[in-house]
Amino acid sequence: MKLAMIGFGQAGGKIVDKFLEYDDRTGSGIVRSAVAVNTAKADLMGLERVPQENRVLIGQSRVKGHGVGADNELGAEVAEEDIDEVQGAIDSIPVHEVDAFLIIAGMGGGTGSGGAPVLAKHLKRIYTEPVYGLGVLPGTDEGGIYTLNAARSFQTFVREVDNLLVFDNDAWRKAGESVEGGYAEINDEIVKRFGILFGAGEVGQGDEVAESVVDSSEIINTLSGGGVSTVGYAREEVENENDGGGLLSRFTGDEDDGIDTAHTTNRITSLVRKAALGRLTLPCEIEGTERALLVMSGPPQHLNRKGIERGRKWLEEQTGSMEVRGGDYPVPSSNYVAGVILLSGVNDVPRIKELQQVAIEAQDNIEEIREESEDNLESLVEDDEDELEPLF
Ligand SMILES: Nc1nc2c(ncn2[C@@H]2O[C@H](COP(=O)(O)OP(=O)(O)OP(=O)(O)O)[C@@H](O)[C@H]2O)c(=O)[nH]1
Ligand SMILES: [Mg+2]
Repeated sequence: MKLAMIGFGQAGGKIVDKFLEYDDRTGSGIVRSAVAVNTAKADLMGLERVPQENRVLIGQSRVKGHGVGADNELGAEVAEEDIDEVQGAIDSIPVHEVDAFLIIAGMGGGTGSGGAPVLAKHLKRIYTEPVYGLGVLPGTDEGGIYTLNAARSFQTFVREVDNLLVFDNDAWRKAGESVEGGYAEINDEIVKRFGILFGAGEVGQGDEVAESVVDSSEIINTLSGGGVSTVGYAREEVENENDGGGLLSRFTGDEDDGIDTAHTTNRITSLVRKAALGRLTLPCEIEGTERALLVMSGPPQHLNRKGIERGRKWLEEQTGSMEVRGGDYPVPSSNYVAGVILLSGVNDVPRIKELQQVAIEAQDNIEEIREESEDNLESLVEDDEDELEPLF
């Protein structure tokens, strides 16, 4: 499917840049337009592929191009004040050619965390296309302010978008890795998973016709209804005689006789299990998921309807959902069969509960300190206990 991607803040911009690279490399064509918004000039200049005219610096009068320093209330204010400048870049997007907006942001900082929900609210008011969020949660080692930012922004962002796809940095951090090196690998992981998912709905005319190709409307229907989504992925290397094998393909001709159907089916069902039970972008219990979509990608001769049907049924049993869709994403030149599973409307997410709890405590501490220093009894009385304030 075709997306208008808007990266908000540093993480958001870098990930949009990566999606552009992925598109170039794979020819999948999912990024119809790319915009990057930031309060930090240096971050915008550091991007490689987002077109210059689509890089929007906001909050210049307030922070002089130096970022908001993890203050997400300031990030939200600045986004509201300068929303016309962001809209100016979005005006150049041929919106009738996109299936949806995707706003990408790290939720722990200030600019993306504060601004992304503001932009989501704005876009929803103006356009009829769905507005999705891709929110990146901070690592638990990043500290209290990042957790508090993420928890508050999460609450607001999930309310403002049509669906919030989540990637948890904490679940993907590797021990002993430098943060920067770690991000490069993590960003590859993000782009690979979401790239296959969104690329699935982009199989055009002239492409290899599969048995049951996933359409962008199936992605949209799986995401509709809102809530939080997570994505699973697993792949296996296969022999692909389409891939530069001129001699071999001459011998095997057009027939699929060389490929054992039972083996193909079993490979697909085992990849479905691995994808669903392995590490998700946001780890959670898959039981109780409201809707799901299974995408099997790879050379068409290694995909079959029976395998996908079995995988789909297994997912229905595991999630308890009556709304599990499935289909092919044929990639004739690939040397892998890969399964991508979108779980939409997940309910049992320990990390989110933990995030909210830590944030409530942090908020209480911050309030306590503030109140003590102000010595203001009145505000103490008015205080709402144990509730996390949304960003707006
Ligand atoms: N996956 C991933 N996460 C990142 C990356 N860079 C930063 N993050 C995460 O995103 C959070 C927010 O960081 P930034 O995106 O730099 O923050 P910002 O939105 O620019 O906001 P300010 O710098 O405070 O103005 C961090 O706490 C990290 O958890 C990245 O390249 N990849
Ligand atoms: Mg920044």
